Amino acid sequence: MPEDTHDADDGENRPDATDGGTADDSQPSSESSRTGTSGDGDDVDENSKREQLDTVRESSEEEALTTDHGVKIDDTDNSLTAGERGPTIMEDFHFREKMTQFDHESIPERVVHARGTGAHGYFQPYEDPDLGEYDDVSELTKASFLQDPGRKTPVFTRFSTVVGSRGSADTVRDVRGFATKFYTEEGNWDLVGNNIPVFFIQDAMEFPDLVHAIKPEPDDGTPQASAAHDTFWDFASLKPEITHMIMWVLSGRALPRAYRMMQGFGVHTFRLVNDDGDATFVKFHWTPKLDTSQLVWDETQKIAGKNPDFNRMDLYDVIEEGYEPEWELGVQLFDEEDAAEFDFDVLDPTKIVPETEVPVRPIGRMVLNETPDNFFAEVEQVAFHPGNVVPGIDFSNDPLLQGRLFSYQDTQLNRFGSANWDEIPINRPIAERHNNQRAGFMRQEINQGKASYKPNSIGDDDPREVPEEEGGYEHYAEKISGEKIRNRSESFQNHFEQARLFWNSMTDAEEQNIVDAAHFELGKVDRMEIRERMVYDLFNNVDHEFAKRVAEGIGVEPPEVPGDEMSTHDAEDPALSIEGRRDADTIETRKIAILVDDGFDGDHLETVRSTLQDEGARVKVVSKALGDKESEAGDAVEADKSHVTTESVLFDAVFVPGGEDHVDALLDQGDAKHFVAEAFKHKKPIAAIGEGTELLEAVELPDVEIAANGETISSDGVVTSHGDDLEAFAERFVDAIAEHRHWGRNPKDVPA
Ligand code: HDE
Repeated sequence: MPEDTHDADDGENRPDATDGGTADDSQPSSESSRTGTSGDGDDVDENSKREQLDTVRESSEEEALTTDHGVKIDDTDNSLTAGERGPTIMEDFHFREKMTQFDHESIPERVVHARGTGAHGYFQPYEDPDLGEYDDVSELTKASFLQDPGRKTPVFTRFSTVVGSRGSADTVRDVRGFATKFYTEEGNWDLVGNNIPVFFIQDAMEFPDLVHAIKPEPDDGTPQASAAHDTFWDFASLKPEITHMIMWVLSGRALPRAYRMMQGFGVHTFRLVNDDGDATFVKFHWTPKLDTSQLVWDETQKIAGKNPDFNRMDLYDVIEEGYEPEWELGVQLFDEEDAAEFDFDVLDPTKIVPETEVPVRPIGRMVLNETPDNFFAEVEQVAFHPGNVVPGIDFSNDPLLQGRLFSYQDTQLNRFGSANWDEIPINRPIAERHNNQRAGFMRQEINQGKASYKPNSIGDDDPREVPEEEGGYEHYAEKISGEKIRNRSESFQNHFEQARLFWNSMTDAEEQNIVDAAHFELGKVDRMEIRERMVYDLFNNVDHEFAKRVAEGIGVEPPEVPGDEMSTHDAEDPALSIEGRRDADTIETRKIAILVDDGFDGDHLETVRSTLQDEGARVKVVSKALGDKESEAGDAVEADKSHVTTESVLFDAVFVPGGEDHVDALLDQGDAKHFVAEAFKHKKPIAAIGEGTELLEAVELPDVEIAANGETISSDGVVTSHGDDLEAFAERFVDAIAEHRHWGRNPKDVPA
């Protein structure tokens, strides 16, 4: 596998995206990348957005430097001064313009979700969707972009953390935003979701309090990007409805391995509406093709220092290397009668509709295949709004969703300082726009005609309203009656049952991760009464044993009896567990390190490397220094990384080939031993063959069986061999990698 030109580990300078840092033949191909055609060569609708963006793309290659007004500039380094050592002259228009532009070149960061990254791609309905009782999506919705399998609708997706500022680390414990703008021919639809299917609060009115509590504390401005402090847990401990979301946030869901390895959820109940005006409730789900996968806590903290851009660079690099991250869009569908039967309220955003009750029906796929050219113009300036819907998609009365419909428009006014944020290229729909709003800061369009009001006779009453039958948006005619009240519905009160469902659905290792996370998060809370409330008032109502296990680690007296509201519910839903829902048997895009020094066995290296690459993995040779390393047979292999520039936390697995001199050298290198030990601690697959196994023995991996003569064995994700069948050994390693992490290892019993 040839070198990839940029690498997700080290933040090194990367070449321009156009100068060769793109796909090569040995990678899964990205035929559609930048060509605007699909993999099968058809012309596709995704072109429309790309073509629109092309009209504003600028390259400065081999162009004269000019002012913003097009005047060519002969010197951009020296100010105009009065004499060689004299003062700067105001007349220097180039200086004034350059400096003013610079002074104003940032916009307010998002008040939440400030840290993020994004990519372009397309959405395509499935050719042959398995829609059960619905043969055709048109029964459900009139949204035309969901109907025609031949149509690819362009999308731009932005992933984000929530709490941290724009420059904070990627791998913090946090919810991840998963927001997609569908540029449909009937207008933009923004599915502005998260990677966790529930939310902290039930009413938008509480959002400013939640965010004030979780953001850095107002007096000292710390901590950055973290929930582990008193104000957040104070708020949480006084809000029992937060319990379900807290369970998710303490789990591996809040530590995604990659954006392209996490689920996405619309969270709220929405409505699909068909041509007859009939509505069906819907929950939206994104499911990644590569499985949902998580990092482990210790690893996330180290990555935050080694490469704070870990998730951002991962997305950029894999797409540049030719991989096309893909998600399936699925829907859970239910009607008013089904909703009335559930023992929770479908309008309550702290509740899921369990997949055991309503399965997820796949309806299409999203492929991300193009990186942005300009981070500011595309990722920073993209502006989402859950209120952007198209005919066939409508809202429910979820009070959190209803409040969001106000907040997003409002926040864009703050970020852009103008109501014309929707005219910026990345936000602009491909659907035609005509209305009488023609002014405001930074207006781009030049509308023609005298009449900018309605009704008018001067302009022939254009632009015209469009009746529903011709595509005009008509809100679902829901019957509503009620008194004007400030109240929380009784049906929103069941706060612990689904938190318990989540807990019940975890594997033993996932439970332990949640307990460990609670020890960290609450261990950082100074005030005892907050820790006690979390244990007694929240966790003890979820599960008594869980509450006791948390209490033991944070100096709280373990509760003696289960909480009053303790549910007897012991239902499980395997879809809630990352391990429980794993089914993609692939190692595609996983990063594997091969530790090498002079004298390595070339056959070992080449066979394992090519097997991994054939399976789609990204392999790097790591040594004590950059430069060529020589095999036993005298062949050279170039080290991609040195121990100075990389670490085991930036890889998914590690392989140590045989070769006497090479292993003797590794045995003398603390960095090499640390690499293996840390990979083991973080539950990663490890493989060694021949003399390579001596490095594993030197590290004393606990409870691991190492192969004897002639054997090839796999022990808790550690594959070792003293046999002759190199291919079989490599395949065993592939199997171990496909399992992601090996959770059977005792978390406390680690060599590093
Ligand atoms: Fe957001 N949220 N949110 N949110 N949200 C924003 O809009 C808000 C909520 C989500 O990549 C802001 O443009 C309120 C739920 C994502 O640009 C702001 C409430 C869900 C993003 C805002 C919520 C989300 C945002 C900040 C409670 C999952 C990033 C900047 C009623 C379904 C989008 C911006 C991007 C961003 C308000 C709750 C997802 C202030 C008031 C629930 C993915 O408008």
